[in-house]
Amino acid sequence: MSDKVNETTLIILIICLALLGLVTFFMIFLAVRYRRKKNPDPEDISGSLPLEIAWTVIPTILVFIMFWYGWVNFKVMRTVPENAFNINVTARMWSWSFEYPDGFKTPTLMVPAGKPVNLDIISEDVLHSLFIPAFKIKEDAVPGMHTRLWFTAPSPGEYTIFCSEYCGQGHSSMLSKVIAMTEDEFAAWYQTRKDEATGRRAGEEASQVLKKHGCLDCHTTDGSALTGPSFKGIYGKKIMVISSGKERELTADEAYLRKSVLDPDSDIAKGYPDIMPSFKDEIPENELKDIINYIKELK
Ligand SMILES: [Cu+2]
Repeated sequence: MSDKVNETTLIILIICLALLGLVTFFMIFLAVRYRRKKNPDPEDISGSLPLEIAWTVIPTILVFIMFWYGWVNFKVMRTVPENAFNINVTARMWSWSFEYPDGFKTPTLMVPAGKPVNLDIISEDVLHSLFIPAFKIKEDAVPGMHTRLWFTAPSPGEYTIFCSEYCGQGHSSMLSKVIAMTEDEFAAWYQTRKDEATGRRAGEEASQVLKKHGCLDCHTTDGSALTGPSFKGIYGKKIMVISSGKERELTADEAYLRKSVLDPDSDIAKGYPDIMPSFKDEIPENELKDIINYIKELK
């Protein structure tokens, strides 16, 4: 697909450069040729039909050439192949989540190389935009609307995903990756990841789990406040929260930590914005336990 984008861009660029050259050439040529020294008296020039036809018809043809390439290749980009592998994408402040046909989710986009992949994109909060520069494709994530994007990863490898719509404080950390595998590798991964859903990946630290789900974009582990309160020292502390508009005090015990992840709207830490999305369908139970144990240790 990126070759289609390249082709269109190149043709438009060539036409624009040719026009720029032509206009600049005549500008300089005519300025020199009809300079005042040689032509002290201005001359009255009446219209020229052949010239007028030429400068109407030629630009029209050029514009239609640009339109034609844009149209044909845009159609390719908007027409999802029937055999495309479907993945649902959720954008939120400030992370991406990719859901496969059987409901399994990952924070990085795993795809088979050489096979078309269709992304069905939604946003949980504000405008985001899924941008994969390597494939030259981009599509907005709009709350309340499904948008789509398809691509074929040309070869196995890693490709960066950006959010290209300014979406608040953590915008710049809304990074992810496309991990393209060979079809066999992908099929094997698709089989085994079921185990990953129920058991933490071997050797994965709780801090990596936090990073994976984007927690550390808003919370620190060193006591400093970001968009949300720091994890450090919060366990067991008496804190002020806003519960359905009313201020109250509670102890940040295990139940509170758990609720803050699964249902963050119910008790909002005082002084912080009410913007955290629920991670109910995002963080599996075993990982949640690890996260809570990890926070308990952060004294
Ligand atoms: Cu964003």
